[in-house]
Amino acid sequence: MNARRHPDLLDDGTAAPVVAIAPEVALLQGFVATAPLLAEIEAIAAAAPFRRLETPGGGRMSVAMTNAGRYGWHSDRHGYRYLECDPESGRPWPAMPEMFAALARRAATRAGFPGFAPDCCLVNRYAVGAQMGTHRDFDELDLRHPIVSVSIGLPATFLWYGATRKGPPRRVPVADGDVLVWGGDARAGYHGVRRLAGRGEAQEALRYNLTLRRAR
Ligand code: MD6
Ligand code: FE
Repeated sequence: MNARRHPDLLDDGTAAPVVAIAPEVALLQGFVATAPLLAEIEAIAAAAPFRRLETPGGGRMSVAMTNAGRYGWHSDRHGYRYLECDPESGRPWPAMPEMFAALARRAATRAGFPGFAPDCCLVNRYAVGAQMGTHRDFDELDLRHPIVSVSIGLPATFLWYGATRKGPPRRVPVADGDVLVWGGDARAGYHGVRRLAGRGEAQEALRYNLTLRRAR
């Protein structure tokens, strides 16, 4: 049976293959059925629409973002930070769907990080041509908590650089339903996402990524 083509048969993820990308970086292939996650993303975006944020340097990100949970990640000319309210509306971010929190806990446990309780879900939306430059996730209070990252929709290539941004990265294909987990000494590793390939004629030619963190 091809797990990748039948993620619904693996909905508890127990049969999903675990691929070691680097020490304390695990790829859980076909770990989750994504249709219910997409429905939750639509509800989040109805309350807090996707937007392309400004960077401190004055540019604009190609990836569109929104958030759910107690904290939301934000960027503008003043820098990167977590906010309790959506600056577009002044209202709190939409609540973290229970399904997201449960998925994050289950994936983190599978990867060797039990007890993970995220308080932020950053939702990234990539149209064809969008990319995520090399960075590390460093704005959280306690880097002992892992990060759980869920890929939905179009496949992409995740780039893992590790402790320094020098040298060629490890290229990691990530497909719909794959979950990447990292923590421990890898938590501050450099990474990015290659420019999304594809022919962007259809509205569904998108990749979403849920990045579940503990911000505070
Ligand atoms: C993405 N992900 O996959 C972007 N960061 O669209 C990230 O930047 C990321 O996947 C920290 C941990 C996991 C991630
Ligand atoms: Fe990141």
